[in-house]
Amino acid sequence: MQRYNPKDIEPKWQQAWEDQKLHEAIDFDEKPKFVMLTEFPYPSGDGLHLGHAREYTLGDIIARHKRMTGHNVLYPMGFDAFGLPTENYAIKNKVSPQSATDTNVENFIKQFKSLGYGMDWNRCFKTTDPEYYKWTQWLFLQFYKSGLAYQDEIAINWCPKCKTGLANEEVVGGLHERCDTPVEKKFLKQWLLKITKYADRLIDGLATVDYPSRIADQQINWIGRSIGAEVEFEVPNAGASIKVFTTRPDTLFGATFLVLAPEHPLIEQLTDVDNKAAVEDYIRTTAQKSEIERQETNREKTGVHTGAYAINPASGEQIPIWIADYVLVGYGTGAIMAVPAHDERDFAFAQKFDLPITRVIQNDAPDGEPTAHEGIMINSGLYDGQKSQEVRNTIIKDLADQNLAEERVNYKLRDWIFSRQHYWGEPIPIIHCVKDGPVAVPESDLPVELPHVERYEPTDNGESPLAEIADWVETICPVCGGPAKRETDTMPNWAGSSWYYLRYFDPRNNEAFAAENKLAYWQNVDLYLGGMEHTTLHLLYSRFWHQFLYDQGLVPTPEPYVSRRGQGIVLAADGTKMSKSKGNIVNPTEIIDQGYGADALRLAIAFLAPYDQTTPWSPDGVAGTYRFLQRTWNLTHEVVSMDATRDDFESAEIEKVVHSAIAKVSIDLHHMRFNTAIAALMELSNQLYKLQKVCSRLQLIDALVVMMKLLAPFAPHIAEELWAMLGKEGSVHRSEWPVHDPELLTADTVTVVVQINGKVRAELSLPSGSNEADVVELAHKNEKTAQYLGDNPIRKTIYVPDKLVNFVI
Ligand code: ANZ
Repeated sequence: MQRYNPKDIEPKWQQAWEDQKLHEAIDFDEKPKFVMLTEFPYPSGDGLHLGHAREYTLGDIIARHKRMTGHNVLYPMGFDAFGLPTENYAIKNKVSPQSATDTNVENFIKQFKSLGYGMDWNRCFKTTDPEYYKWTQWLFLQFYKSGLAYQDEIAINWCPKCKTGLANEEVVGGLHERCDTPVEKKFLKQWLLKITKYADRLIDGLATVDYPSRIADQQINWIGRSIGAEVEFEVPNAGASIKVFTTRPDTLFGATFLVLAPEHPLIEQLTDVDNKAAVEDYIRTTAQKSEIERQETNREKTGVHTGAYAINPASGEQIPIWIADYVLVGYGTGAIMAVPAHDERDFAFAQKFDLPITRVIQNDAPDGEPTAHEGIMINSGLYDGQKSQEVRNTIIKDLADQNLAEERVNYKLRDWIFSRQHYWGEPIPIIHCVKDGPVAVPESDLPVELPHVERYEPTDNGESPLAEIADWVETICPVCGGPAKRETDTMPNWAGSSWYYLRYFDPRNNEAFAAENKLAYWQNVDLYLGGMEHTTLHLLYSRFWHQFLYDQGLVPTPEPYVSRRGQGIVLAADGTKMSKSKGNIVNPTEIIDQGYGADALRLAIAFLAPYDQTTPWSPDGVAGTYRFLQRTWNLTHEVVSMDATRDDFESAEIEKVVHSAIAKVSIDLHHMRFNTAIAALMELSNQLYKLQKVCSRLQLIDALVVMMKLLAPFAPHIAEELWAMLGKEGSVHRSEWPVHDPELLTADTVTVVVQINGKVRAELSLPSGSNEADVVELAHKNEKTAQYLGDNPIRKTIYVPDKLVNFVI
């Protein structure tokens, strides 16, 4: 018998699939479309790593399964090639970013193909292709023409190592997320995109898509919508007034002092001569502190009294005005009313400086501890005895009548800083004319191509290296024909990825970023699999671009991704992060070359753990999945060469075994439970081995034919090889996904009773040992149950395995 040797079969089938155009998506096909998207990689010099392999393997399993369930699947791949990683790689290796990109992309594609991914390579592009970035620039101009791209001179986050400005989203804990260098503040004229205009839409749109709640919550928290009020405090002696932003106007009577950010513009005017030296000293010390230090919550509070007093508009009392660095200048009004009885930071501050603490809400919390909880108002004049939630609104209305307050919604989200002072990015298609100011490059002149240069290292002066190329910079104004200069800043690497999925729908179009009829057919992404770390960067940015395009009538759907899932990280075997410096990186190509092959590797990756769990790599896993494939290979060979006279003996058992495997694998794939689906396939293989003795050859062949279909999405090469060996024509990947016959599961079927408030309302016939989530879902969707449930929210679900579901409403 021929031995299982992946090297003999994998390259052969990869070539055959390409020849048969198996993975090409067909525009306007009658079958329902399914767009499976995985995040496209940076083509770094290190090639594909195991983290990539997890994402793309899982994407490929879903794409292959969807093809077999009758979908016109688009599973595309491209390269996100602009940006710092490629530029740094090129500088280090003394090559141009263009040629580094080409070499790396070639290597990536080879790796992709060796893993057997069924991607549509006809639609592949790099974000650095001029034919692609022409449209990135065109889209930027749509923002510009709508007033959503604008220039401003602002203090931005600057990475001194990478010598570039950064978006807020790129700064994590005060460090540049790419190189962990502490960021500095720098005043620079910048291009910004007005993402804040979409703050509400970006939150509200989440209700219309299927994202895991932790991803949705992370976006909501990042946008940070807070509904509150601005309240005005008079400062009679200075003839001034101070506005504060508060989310808790109900606590106004408890505001016993005000605190200004050290950068607040009114400080000079308010400071008493006696306190001047101390105040100036405090402002100077704060200026030396980094953002990280200032934002640490558990730090000892510091501050200084201005010497001035304001009037609490509710109680009429005089309260002191302090300065402290825990109040940030960039949020709200840069001033707060401090309510030490109900806010922890204010409490710590009041204790340190011996300021009065007045409790205004009575609840379960003991006296002498700050409590933010709701309760009944006390020490609040007319409002005493009312509920704090209710007073929150009424007090603002009452103060608004005297022009002392107004409702206000604030966001943490800031406009997106869109300029980078780097070479390797899309040139921003703007021309600065002495006479006409900034002018859009005419569409017919797009793309503004990145010129080839000798030196592309970033500079220290805050200008991109493009500024040094005089004959590129000097140009004429498209409006007046007079002398003008090109914008020399480039776009951030997040630009090209903000719309790339749309280009896969029509990748070679030269007249539009994508044709309307192709957009109408493919619509949007059905499932987007990617890393959790992109939630408030790429995922948020691309939703913003898409919503804007929708408003412009350029795309047919309001959201880009119908559903999103995040795969977990693969750690090194010892549970630490894989890193080059530790030398613990696992290279997928090496595993294939060691003789395990792509199929065993794909299975090991999917079998590792539930897909969304961060998990250590198990080096023994591939040996295990390889053995499983080898057993399946041997079994098939044995069955095919069996004596045909055996065909008189039969066993009814085999059908049950096969159909329960169909049921299990199908349900597991539906819920992306790849690891348990593989366990079911292993179990099936074991059962068939045992049944060999009691079944006919034909029965075994039929069973193996079904098994190959079930195995095909996971281990596509061996499934294809054995499919042919079993005498089947065509490709297993073009065959139909099997459907289980519930009758055949009868021996193992149990009746689960569905109750509502303890009364029996329906019965379900299900395979025994069904998963709780599936049973509850089925019970909930059941027609009879639905009738009784109506719109009532379910307060509690009681579940007894294989017996009962009881909904309490
Ligand atoms: C009085 C108060 C009483 C507050 C209370 C909270 C609890 P979010 O939800 O993040 O919007 N605040 C306002 N501007 C600030 C600034 N520039 N720097 C630091 N803190 C600031 O938080 C809004 C709350 O944070 C506001 O409501 C204000 O404190 C504080 F029991 O006002 B609050």
